[in-house]
Amino acid sequence: RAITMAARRGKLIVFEGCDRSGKSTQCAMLTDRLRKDGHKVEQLKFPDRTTSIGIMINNYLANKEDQSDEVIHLLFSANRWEQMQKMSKLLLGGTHLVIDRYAYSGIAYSAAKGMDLHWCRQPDVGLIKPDRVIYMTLTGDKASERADFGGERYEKKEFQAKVEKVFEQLHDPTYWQVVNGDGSINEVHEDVFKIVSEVISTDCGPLNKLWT
Ligand code: T5A
Ligand code: NA
Repeated sequence: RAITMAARRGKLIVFEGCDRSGKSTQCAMLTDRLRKDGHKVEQLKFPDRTTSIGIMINNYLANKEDQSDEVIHLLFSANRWEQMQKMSKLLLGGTHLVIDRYAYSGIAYSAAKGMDLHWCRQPDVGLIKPDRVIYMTLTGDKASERADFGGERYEKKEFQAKVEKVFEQLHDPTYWQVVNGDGSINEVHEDVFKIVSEVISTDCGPLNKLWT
């Protein structure tokens, strides 16, 4: 039994959704809870603003630097690819990964500008496929009422509505689950935890590749 447990890989859990929907808050709470329950778990976020590509992305988001739509799209994707080796090692070693945004954000924010959806998908084809995407929604004006909304490049109400439309197109019911982020932080956490507990106790087979 000890051997089968050790051989079982970690699960890749991704949080997606529009700005301010509560993704970072929920990623942190979930990671803490899993760790307290004795699981090996690491938290990652995209964009990872600490790498040299991430610094370029940060300057773009803070409106300090301009990039063409194509270039920033490819930088966001490259910022994910640069973590793939580390991620696959951790997962195969039995560590669960909780990730704040992934390729779906990459596509949604670029396509919301009017870029071709098919083109936008291509650079992320072959990334490690999540075992579950938790898609966080907020109703009405809740997002813009939350702290710090409006500080960065994409934080405009009309634009966020377009982003949401693309997320709806990307929604794949075979591995996505919607969580309503309107409730209190603890209520939302309980919904998230229920979903993740089920994923963690399931054998998801070998790692898969996204959109292949
Ligand atoms: N982007 C990203 C792309 O264009 N392409 C890509 O490939 C990727 C990966 C930065 C931007 O980059 C774009 C998308 C973004 O526009 P980011 O660094 O993830 O992405 O953005 P952040 O600003 O860090 O995070 P978000 O704006 O997305 O916010 P979160 O993480 O959804 O929300 P969170 O948890 O920080 O909460 C926001 C506020 O609400 C409160 C929190 O305390 C906080 O103050 N809050 C709640 N209040 C009431 N009730 C609840 N249930 C609450 N939950 C949280
Ligand atoms: Na965040």
